[in-house]
Amino acid sequence: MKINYSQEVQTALNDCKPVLALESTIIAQGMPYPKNLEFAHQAESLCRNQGVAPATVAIINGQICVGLEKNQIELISKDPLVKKFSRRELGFALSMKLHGAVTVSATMHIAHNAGIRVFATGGIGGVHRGVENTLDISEDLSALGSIPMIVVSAGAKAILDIGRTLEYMETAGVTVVGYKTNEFPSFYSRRSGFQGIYQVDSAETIANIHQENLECGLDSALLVANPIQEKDEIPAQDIDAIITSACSKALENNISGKKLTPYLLAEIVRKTDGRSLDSNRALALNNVTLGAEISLKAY
Ligand code: PSU
Ligand code: MN
Repeated sequence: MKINYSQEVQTALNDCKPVLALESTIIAQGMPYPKNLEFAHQAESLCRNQGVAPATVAIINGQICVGLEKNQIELISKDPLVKKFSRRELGFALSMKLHGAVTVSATMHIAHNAGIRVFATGGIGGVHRGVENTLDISEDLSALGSIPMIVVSAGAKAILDIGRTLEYMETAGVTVVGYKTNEFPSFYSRRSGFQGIYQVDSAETIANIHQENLECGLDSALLVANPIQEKDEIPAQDIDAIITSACSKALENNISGKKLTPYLLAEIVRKTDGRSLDSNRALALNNVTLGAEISLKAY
């Protein structure tokens, strides 16, 4: 795989210094401009303040980029030509020389090839509500089952079927731990009702579990479920009805496939007057902070 590294990431990798991978779909398709650009800069600064090199992953002119320069982050934030690509679409994006933001599955694939061990995102994709009719299961889950990295996420998006997402991760062999909780969080909310995941209380423990997984020869990911902070959360009872109506509206309008997740997120932002966007940003930054802390222990 040919990768273009930013100077900062190249130097960190050469010097065996910590690097944290960041995805770009959350920027291009997950949040509107200019809040997305502001978020991307904040995420990178948080890494640097902790002594970690931020490696935002994207495709620019058909070239895989690990670590973006300022003008490249701007392009990802506002150019309407930037498409959303998952892992299975990498070859297509490269051969057609496209611009692309990459999802969790594609970011994991690229970052792992680059030798990066830790990746922070907002929320992973998963099994969609209504899967019995659509079979809509994000490629993120098969990537989590087949790429051995540490992925920090605020649980699974509340727009998903969380119970089935957890079951799928068991089948795929994904190790799931909760950061300071034994309840799987649901993105905008700290709770989901699904208890019983292992609780871990430090970045060091997380790094150790991953190391032991590697030594045992596992090739699946360690998913760290990091709940949104209380001050930023939208309690499940406030957001549930909004999510349910966004899902019905998507069904009515025949929105499916890769358009579904961005559609639902935008619809929820609209219905909450932007409150969900603030929560989304806060939880993603909270994951970057923990991800950076883990990178300092696991490189
Ligand atoms: N988390 C967010 N916003 C997003 C996503 C995650 O806060 O936009 C993106 C991630 O890139 C994830 C993708 O990989 O949604 C999943 O899309 P799909 O359901 O089409 O697989
Ligand atoms: Mn899908």
